[in-house]
Amino acid sequence: MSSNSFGKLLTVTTFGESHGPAIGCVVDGCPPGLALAPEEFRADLERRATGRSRFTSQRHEADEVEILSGVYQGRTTGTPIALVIRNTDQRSKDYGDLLDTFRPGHADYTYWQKYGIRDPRGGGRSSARETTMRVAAAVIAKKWLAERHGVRVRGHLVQIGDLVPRAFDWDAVETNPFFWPDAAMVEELEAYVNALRKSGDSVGARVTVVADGVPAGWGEPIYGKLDGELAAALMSINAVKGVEIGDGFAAVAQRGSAHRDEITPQGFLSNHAGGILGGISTGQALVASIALKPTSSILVPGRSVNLAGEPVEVVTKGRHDPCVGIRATPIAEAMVALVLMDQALRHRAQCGDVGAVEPRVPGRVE
Ligand code: EPS
Repeated sequence: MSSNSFGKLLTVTTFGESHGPAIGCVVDGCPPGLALAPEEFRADLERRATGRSRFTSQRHEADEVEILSGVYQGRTTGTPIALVIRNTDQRSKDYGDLLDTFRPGHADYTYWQKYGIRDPRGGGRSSARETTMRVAAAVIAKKWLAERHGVRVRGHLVQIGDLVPRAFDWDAVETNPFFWPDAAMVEELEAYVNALRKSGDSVGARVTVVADGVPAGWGEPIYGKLDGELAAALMSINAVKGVEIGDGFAAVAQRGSAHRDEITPQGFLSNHAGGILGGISTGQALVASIALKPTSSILVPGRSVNLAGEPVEVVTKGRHDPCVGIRATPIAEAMVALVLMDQALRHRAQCGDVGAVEPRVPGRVE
């Protein structure tokens, strides 16, 4: 009921608070025999972590994963995989002035209304710190999907504030701290985010995730649709206010004759659907995008109320991201990978005996 877990055959439960002693997760349902070592978590956790560039929060966490269970002699055993990361750089005094204040745009007021008690240090459970464990859990899912099915899940930014890429190159994405596919714009982005930070304000962003190699047939209609579960998983990421699958809201202005992805024996002629029809993967690239709101923790003073219901002015000190969307790419990839692995296992459970069904239409014809 309390919804700190998700998934059906691959379940992920996360626990921990931003300024507590540790954060962790339990991944249950991973098939036995997958090679898994603590070092394998490092790359994706570094991509998401704070303090790795001048353009994100300057909190410095090592984010070293300890595997507590579920792995024996370097291989998963089929039992629950428990992972833990110690918090080492909490600075709870930054929150001293905010203990009895509901920061505007944060979950402070809603957690208080729901539970009647909250851990206000660093946002407690509602902090983006929690997303660390989603990324850790998804290291397992990404590896299993790649080895078992040849699926690759990768993402990039497509908008920061009003800036959009003028060119697209997957190879550029991992060469700059913005996950930006247009290397020629990186200096412009640096200047933009520096100016934003100086002004004490923040800005939103848009991230796109693409999963290649997903075979046709994953997804469970009616209530376990692949797009429905992706939307829920992506919407559960902190600061996400919108999710699109394929063309998403742009479909409103399209004609059916343009939107439907026509099929030829050589392949689909387009991919407006984002690789999902009827809640089931088509075999085309799966494409999902998210909109992230501007960080609510900003230096620009804002109005709110305190525990006594009195008006107060709030200025959020501390080490915050001028654009939380910058670090969201690995988190969005993680949620897509976890949903895909869960759906793959569910497909195998019910339909594993169906085998190859003809005809198999190849992906998009370029
Ligand atoms: C966050 C506020 C900042 C970020 C944190 C997310 O934490 P603090 O106030 O303790 O410096 O650094 O992000 C992380 C620590 C992380 O690992 O992502 C928030 O309010 O969500």
